[in-house]
Amino acid sequence: MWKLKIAEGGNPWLRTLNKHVGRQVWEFDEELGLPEEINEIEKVRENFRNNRFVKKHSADLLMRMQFSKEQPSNTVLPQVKVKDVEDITEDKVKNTLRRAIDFYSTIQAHDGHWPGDYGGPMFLMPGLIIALSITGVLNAVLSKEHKREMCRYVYNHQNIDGGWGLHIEGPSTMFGTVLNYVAMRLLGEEATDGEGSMEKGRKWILDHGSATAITSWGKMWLSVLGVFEWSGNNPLPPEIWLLPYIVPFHPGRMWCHCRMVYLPMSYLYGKRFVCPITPTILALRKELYNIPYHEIDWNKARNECAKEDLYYPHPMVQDILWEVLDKVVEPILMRWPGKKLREKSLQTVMKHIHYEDENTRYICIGPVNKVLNMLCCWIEDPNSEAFKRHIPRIYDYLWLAEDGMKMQGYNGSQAWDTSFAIQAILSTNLADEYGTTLKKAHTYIKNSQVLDDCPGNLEFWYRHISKGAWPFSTADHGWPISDCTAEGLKAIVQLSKLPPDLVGEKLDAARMYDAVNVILSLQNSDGGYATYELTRSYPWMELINPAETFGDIVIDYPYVECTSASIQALTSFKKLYPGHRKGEIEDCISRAALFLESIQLTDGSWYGSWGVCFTYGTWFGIKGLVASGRNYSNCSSIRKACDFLLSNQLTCGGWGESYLSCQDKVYSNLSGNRSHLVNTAWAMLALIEAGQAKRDAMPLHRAAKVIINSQMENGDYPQEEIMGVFNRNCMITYAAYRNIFPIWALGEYRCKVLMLKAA
Ligand code: LAN
Repeated sequence: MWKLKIAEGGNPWLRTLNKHVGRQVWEFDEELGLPEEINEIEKVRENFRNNRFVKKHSADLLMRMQFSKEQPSNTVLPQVKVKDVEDITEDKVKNTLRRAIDFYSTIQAHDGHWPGDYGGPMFLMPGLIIALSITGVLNAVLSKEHKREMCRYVYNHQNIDGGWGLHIEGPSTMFGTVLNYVAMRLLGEEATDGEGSMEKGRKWILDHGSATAITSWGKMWLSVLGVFEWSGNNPLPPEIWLLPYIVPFHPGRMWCHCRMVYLPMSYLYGKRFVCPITPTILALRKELYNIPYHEIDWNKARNECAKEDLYYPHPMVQDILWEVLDKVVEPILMRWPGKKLREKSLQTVMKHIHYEDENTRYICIGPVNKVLNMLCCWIEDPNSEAFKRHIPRIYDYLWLAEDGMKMQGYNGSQAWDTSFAIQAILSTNLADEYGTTLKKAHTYIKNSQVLDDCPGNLEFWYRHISKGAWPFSTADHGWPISDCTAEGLKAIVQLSKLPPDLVGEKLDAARMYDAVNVILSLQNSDGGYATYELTRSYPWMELINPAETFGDIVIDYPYVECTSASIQALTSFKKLYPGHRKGEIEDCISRAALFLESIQLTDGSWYGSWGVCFTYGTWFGIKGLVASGRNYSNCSSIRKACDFLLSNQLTCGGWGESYLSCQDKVYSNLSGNRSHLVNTAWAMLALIEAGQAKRDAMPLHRAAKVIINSQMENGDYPQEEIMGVFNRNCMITYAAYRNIFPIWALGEYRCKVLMLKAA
């Protein structure tokens, strides 16, 4: 049976700053598991498979089953249902909250964080499989159980039309279909698998223009594997790293994710690396195209892209740029003396790859550069220590659920979820009953703060300070993020006001000051906040975004979420330490609040970029403004935002926003106007924050009814549609949201709506 292990190392090549706190690894142990446990797992797998076209999102049941068994809840209070809004009483709400937190406490890990599924994108695992095949370690790294679970996952997420999407809920794309098809073949599936799935996948590819129409990232993967020619790729010259920083398109000015992904890609391109050709590769060359491989017009393929994949079409200037680079610049750099420069830039690129690897303890900033960096280290030297250190960190990205094994979008969402969970539990005013849970969570947050800046001259490595920041996942990952720092600090400040014997010792003031320092340092001149770094270049840089499937990736833009969270953190810190950097903090808050107002849309909403979408953004918008001192009566922005939310409440009392909102930038309901717990909770939280209870509490009662009645027998909440997003177009799972946000919304409802009614 599979078992999730927490905070364990166990490999001599691993390094850690804090005893692997937060590390999540699934391991298979055939000794484990009673027959009835194994049976139960088979049942949930089968259930997923049977409903896979209706419910595309798995419910993270394997982890939940394991943990509920390891630490069963001692109280199971009776389930609560309300028929009508008049039925909602203080007792019933309290009871629902206790049931919810009791359950949620059973799935907390011993190191204090809440493990969970962070899957969703469908283009990540194929990259890993390709890199492992090329480097010859596929069988050493992945056991047959791993491979079985990976194949299960890929089969489970094949669409009815035979293709695979960009993410689990999306329609089929060439990028998703070709990569997953290739991954399955490398995992050992035959082109004719007997069930017809592979044939259907292949038919989808050939019917939609064949693999020449895959997106640029797909072209790159296929090229290293030897099933696509490098001449069919647009240039990614590594020489860009040698340009002076003053150039607006210098990689050091790009969004760190973009910079870190194109870094190893430019190495592979600059080298035109192709792995040794095997019989499977020769077979794939036949399977993926409509015409013989040697007859393909690669120059034409460079700019092809299937319409199903096209979210951000190349602007004309980009195509001209690629043409010049391809026809004029590349030929020079590939021959002496231009080749000298190429060699030098490849060395520079490798230096930056090693710096990133070392300073994330080989986790890397994300799943894409993790795998690419690993491949580059192997190409540089297959026996290198760097390559060996990469291997055990692969498991940090793999997650198992009833739909199979997937590669996650990060090495987890540990710190982020834990900061939210703390705030959710504290909102209920039941802290004295949940001291153990809070104390553990507090420990996790304290243990995962980043304590140092990266080594060396930060400017040289294009890095911002990190000391005092919180990461999204673990301290070993270590990249600092503005809103993760802000949410971490908010949780820390709130806990510091509670008795230490209940929630543990408070964090040293000096370490809170460090966090404040990070937040202050990340404010842009326009008052807004981007994600990891300051905004270092101009929005027109998006013109050179070559990734057809992703929008807004080239620079780190300011976002409503990051700006609002920073305001909230500074406001709550200021109440605790009013004297510390008073002027700077006040100035920062007021500039950030003005920025929030400036990006509000005319209908009163805010467009959220990292959650779906207007409910998420508007929650942050309102919360930020309220924290800055504005309220419903003195601020028309808040009034408008409330009107916006109320106008989208469904007749059932909830809200349900589709991921299509993110792509289309227009509010879209879920199909069938179904409501979604997480959207409902966000909208409720926003309205409560804006003082809706005093004006007309009825919309809040109706929303509360939805949340109360959706609670399941065991205190858990059902997993509904996918709620996370990145780069406008790709969705990502936040498995903990279905627990955190109902608790938070009902908690606020209990203390700020019902109490008011009682008084
Ligand atoms: C994340 C995860 C965390 C997320 C929040 C902190 C929630 C957000 O408020 C700010 C943006 C951030 C840090 C974020 C950015 C984009 C990420 C890193 C991801 C969604 C996780 C995966 C995604 C990354 C870009 C995926 C790899 C794909 C590429 C296009 C490079």
